[in-house]
Amino acid sequence: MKREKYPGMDNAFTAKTLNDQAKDPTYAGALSFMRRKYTMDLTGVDAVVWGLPLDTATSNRPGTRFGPRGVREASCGMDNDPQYPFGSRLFDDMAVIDHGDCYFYYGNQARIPLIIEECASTIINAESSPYLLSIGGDHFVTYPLLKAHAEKYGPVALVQFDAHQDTWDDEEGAVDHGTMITRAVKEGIIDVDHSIQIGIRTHAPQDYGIEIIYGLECHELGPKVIAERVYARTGGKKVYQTFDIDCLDPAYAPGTGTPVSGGLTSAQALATLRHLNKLDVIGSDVVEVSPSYDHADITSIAGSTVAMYMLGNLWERRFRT
Ligand SMILES: [Mn+2]
Repeated sequence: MKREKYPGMDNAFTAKTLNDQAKDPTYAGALSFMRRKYTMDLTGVDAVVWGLPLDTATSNRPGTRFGPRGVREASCGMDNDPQYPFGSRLFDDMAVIDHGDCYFYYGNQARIPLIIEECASTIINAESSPYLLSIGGDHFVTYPLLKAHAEKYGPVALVQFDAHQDTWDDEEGAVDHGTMITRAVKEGIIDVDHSIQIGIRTHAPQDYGIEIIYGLECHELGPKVIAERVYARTGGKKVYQTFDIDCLDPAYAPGTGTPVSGGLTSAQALATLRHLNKLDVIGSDVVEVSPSYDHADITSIAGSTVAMYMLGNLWERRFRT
């Protein structure tokens, strides 16, 4: 009997081009973000997905070192079909790879920021000049990522979805997920006058002039008005977008280190992101997914969907034909 020819599996390793669609069943196969090819070759790459498995900067519950793995696993439900709400297979036109995770020694805190910054710089300054989408890790990772982007683009307008301002008092050499925006402001890598935080439900000692849309306001304003405020604030500047999953209410993102009640629903956050498809976003991250505190993958699914929307918005801005 002639053997039937089955389509190949494990697109993460077997993809022949960076535009191949995975045929892998959602429940099996090698996990890369949305089954993109696992490679460190940046030739012809439009966007890079990269994991940052850090959780030693967290102030409450650790566990975000498993975030990249959780987000990758949840993302595997999203590849074979056209991606909603973009109505298209994003990867037909846009070459996206999974670059794996950043390697650093967890025991040497002092070296971690520089390692992340240098690796991020290497990626974004490659000849193909890829867009970098980083998956945390706790929110400290945004500081070295901002540094790498500011070095290339100049001070960036920060659009931060978060329950926390992350502008608590900083101490030299600290690796802390609640003080890194203070440091970024003091080092001038954020353009404060064009920066905005969305969904905030805590009070830090300073805001450094960053505009804030508090959590309760978000519910009153709705996604469209929030987006209008973001466009008005960023004023066409180059934007770095950071999405702390705790911007969502714990009902929609229980798997995170510092949950705060009263947050956005996943639908509100996704609708807001959808409206932001005209921002000149030059890099982004999704952070603070902590699978050990998750239930039924709620948080990992939300995180991977936010990451997909970031890629979808990039596709609409640069590749939609
Ligand atoms: Mn937060």
